[in-house]
Amino acid sequence: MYNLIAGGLLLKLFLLKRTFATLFCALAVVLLCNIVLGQHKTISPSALIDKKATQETVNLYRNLKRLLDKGVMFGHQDALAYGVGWKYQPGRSDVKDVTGDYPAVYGWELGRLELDHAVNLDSVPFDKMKGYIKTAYERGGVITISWHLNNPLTGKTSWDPAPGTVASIVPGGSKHDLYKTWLDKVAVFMNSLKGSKGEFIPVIFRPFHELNGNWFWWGNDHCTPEEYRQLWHFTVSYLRDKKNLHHLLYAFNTDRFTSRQAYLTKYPGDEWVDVIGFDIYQRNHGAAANAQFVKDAGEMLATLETLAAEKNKIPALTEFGYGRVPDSTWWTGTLLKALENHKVSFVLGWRNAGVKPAGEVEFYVPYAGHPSAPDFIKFYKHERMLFQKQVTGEKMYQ
Ligand code: BMA
Repeated sequence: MYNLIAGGLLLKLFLLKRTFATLFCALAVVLLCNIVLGQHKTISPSALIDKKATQETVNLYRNLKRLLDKGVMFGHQDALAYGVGWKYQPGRSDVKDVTGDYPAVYGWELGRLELDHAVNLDSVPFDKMKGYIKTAYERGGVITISWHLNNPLTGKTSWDPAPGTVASIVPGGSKHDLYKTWLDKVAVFMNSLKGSKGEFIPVIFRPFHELNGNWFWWGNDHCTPEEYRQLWHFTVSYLRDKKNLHHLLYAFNTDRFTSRQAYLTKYPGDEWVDVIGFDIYQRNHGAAANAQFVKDAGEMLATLETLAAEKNKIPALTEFGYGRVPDSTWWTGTLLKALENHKVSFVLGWRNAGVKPAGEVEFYVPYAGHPSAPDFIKFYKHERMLFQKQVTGEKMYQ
């Protein structure tokens, strides 16, 4: 009898344990599924390199990722400041003159801020720039900022590739303290960018771009991979951890490159970069040159896309252009073909400087009346291309 009762109890216990084990397993499966599936919906702040990023910055990052499935945002450098034949006319933009809509991404440039100048190296007053950035943010646009900073060793421009410049500004270098004062000024500028509720305006910051070319002092032959990485790491740490800027996403971008290995030669590391990109310009003319551009850009975009997926980064064509667009169907006939089959967050057309002080004419996006304007309208209407009106609806900061 005792044995029978004990046996029955044991059996009950066994069954109970089994039920718990089954319940536990089911719970684990549900939790796991939530985590895996949830990753598509929510990006945890830890995906950004700044663990203290502001809510708007985290939201921007998440939405940039989400939009990769929808299309490519079109951007334009200095879009609101000037165009071909005009300067500082409120509300104007060459892209808008042609399409009736603004670009979705707005590029700005800080060169000469480090020297306390009131205007940047392209004569854009920093005060006006702040206003344009706020306007673009309020209508839901995305802001990216480059920095053609002077050479801190020689006092000349970015295009003075004096040997040892990078080495001179990393910790321990003779110009390190000077470089810190320059970063302090960048921090003041970034901190001045606020929306109407007092929130910081998120910025995709892309310093030390085109690093594999030889024209800038931080370029290919002018520093070692180690020095470039040191510069990058110091810059990010200083702005993020010392100056407490938490509204920046950091973009690493090369010029044209030939392979995955080449792209990564000076890559600062996954912990130091949010956006990966490259700059590309078409310089030759004719059908063969167009085909070459489609091939080159397509190959580089494919590599970038793979890297971005592996590294959980945002891929972007951080600058592009075909100077003066001397082909009336370049937009749909060439650029669109290069972009068509790739996931790329945005493409930034370089500035429409118009007639420059030395008489040279520079522009990369059509203005009203330009021969490629009708084709640009077709490009604008393509379902994969996203401009301001569409992106406003995407609520990038929410
Ligand atoms: C270059 C040209 C220059 C300009 C520089 C920095 O590509 O557009 O005129 O000063 O970018 O914006």
